[in-house]
Amino acid sequence: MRLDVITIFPDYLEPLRHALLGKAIEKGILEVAVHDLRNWAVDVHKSVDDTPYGGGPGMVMKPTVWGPALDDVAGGTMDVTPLDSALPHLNNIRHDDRTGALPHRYGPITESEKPLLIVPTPAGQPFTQAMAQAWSAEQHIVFACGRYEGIDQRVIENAAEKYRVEEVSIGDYVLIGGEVAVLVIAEAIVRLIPGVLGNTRSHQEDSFSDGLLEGPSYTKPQQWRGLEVPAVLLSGNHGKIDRWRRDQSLLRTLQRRPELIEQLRAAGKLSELDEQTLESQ
Ligand code: 6GU
Repeated sequence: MRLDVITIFPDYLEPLRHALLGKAIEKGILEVAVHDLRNWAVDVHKSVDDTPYGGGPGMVMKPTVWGPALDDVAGGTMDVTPLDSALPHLNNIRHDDRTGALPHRYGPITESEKPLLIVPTPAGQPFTQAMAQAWSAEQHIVFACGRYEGIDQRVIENAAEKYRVEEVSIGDYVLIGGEVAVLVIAEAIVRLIPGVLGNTRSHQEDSFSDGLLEGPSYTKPQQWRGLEVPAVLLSGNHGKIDRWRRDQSLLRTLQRRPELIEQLRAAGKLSELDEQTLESQ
């Protein structure tokens, strides 16, 4: 997968190269490039925003800067710089070199290979695990980070004619800009790419994958500060352990996210045993 990020704060995206995502880069599973939006500013002050039509507070990001930036990064009219690696000695080695495939430009080739353009905004659709799952199969994702009061809407309208555009929010609160949201969304997507996480079971059992929150986990020692690990987990009875874990998930979800229980019930995904556990509360 290739990820491109356009932002006025490129340093803010540095964590993309660290930890889990850095490992994916080293393995050749992921390529990341971060682009400074000001590279596409044309005036001497490198301005990227202007006052809103209709009045009001704040500034709106200029279509005359965003348009060319997206043409280059998402439309593939820009020469793609050597791919960044988390490991200095791997710099300039692309995974397609290592596998012997012919080097090729990343970007749209056919209609079905149009990049996915993700625009983080508090006014977007809520980002979900299901979106992360679907987008983990994408070849090329471009993130457009807006700041201030957002990007001139015509940029989104115009991009929608050329790419698949998704305006998404990471929650019901307001951030200063989309950068942190990109870190969140990118991490949620990349960890689901096969080969990125060591253990694929660990995402089949994630919170939300079955519509429930994950229950509590325990490790050694068996006793710690006077607190015991629940006895059932030491029983060796895997049928009982699975039922206990399901019950813990159900009860935690009922308490913290009751609307998720309602959704499962409406979808017919709660068994008689599940309902008994929920009624016990
Ligand atoms: Cl995606 N962007 C910004 N600026 N604020 C947010 C958000 C995104 N999601 C929640 N708040």
